[in-house]
Amino acid sequence: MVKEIKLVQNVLKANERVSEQNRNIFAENQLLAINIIGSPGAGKTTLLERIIQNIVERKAIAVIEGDIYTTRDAQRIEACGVDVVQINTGGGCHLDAPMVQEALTNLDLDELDLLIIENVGNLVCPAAYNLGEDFKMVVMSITEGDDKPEKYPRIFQEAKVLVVTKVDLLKYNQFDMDRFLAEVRGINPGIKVFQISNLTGDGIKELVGWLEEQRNYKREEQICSV
Ligand SMILES: Nc1nc2c(ncn2[C@@H]2O[C@H](COP(=O)(O)OP(=O)(O)OP(=O)(O)O)[C@@H](O)[C@H]2O)c(=O)[nH]1
Ligand SMILES: [Mg+2]
Repeated sequence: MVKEIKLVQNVLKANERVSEQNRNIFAENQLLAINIIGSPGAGKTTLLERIIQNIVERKAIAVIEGDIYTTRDAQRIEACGVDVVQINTGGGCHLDAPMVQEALTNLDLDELDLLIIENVGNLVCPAAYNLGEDFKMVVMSITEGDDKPEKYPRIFQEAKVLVVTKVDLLKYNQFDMDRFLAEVRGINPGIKVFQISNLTGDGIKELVGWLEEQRNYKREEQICSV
């Protein structure tokens, strides 16, 4: 039993080391890196499509797609006209830092200033593995239920921003937004929240505006630290 615990700690420590290397690579290249985490079907890829369609400087964006199997999400992103690398974990339930480091060798980092990583669909395990990202974005759809934050607190604790998707379906669901947001803020009072619909486009412009701001902060931060 004790051995098992040690092993898990070693794996996480090794991941932490590589995630620091990734962080340095992102800093050297003035690249804002975002790690998107959410359950299967929460709307992560659809959200990415909407972000890419609405962002001003589309050329400097790349996406890393994490999935257990298939290149379906990567094909969707490629159709939006940005560079994309697919990682298939072959059964693994999360991305880790070495996988991301390997994927980076397929991208022209000099040309980029925004890297968005869609993690494997899973609200639990990806939260434990830093990839070197600037911040985590948790994506949760209202159809998953308003009781989820306290059941899966870690990702709500770790994330800088929460995107609540499928708000167009609120009228068909018993989802209490006030209860949900109160629970989220009980776990992470500072978390930034966007309520959006990928279907109608509601809330997308506000989210994209905020992302552009984060991108600019990162550029300025790097310029000031030179
Ligand atoms: N009504 C509605 N449907 C949505 C919205 N966002 C996504 N969907 C639908 O939800 C389904 C799953 O969306 P995806 O974007 O593939 O979900 P995902 O989180 O990327 O899924 P995985 O990559 O498998 O984890 C698709 O049928 C989308 O069209 C939304 O805001 N409103
Ligand atoms: Mg997806």
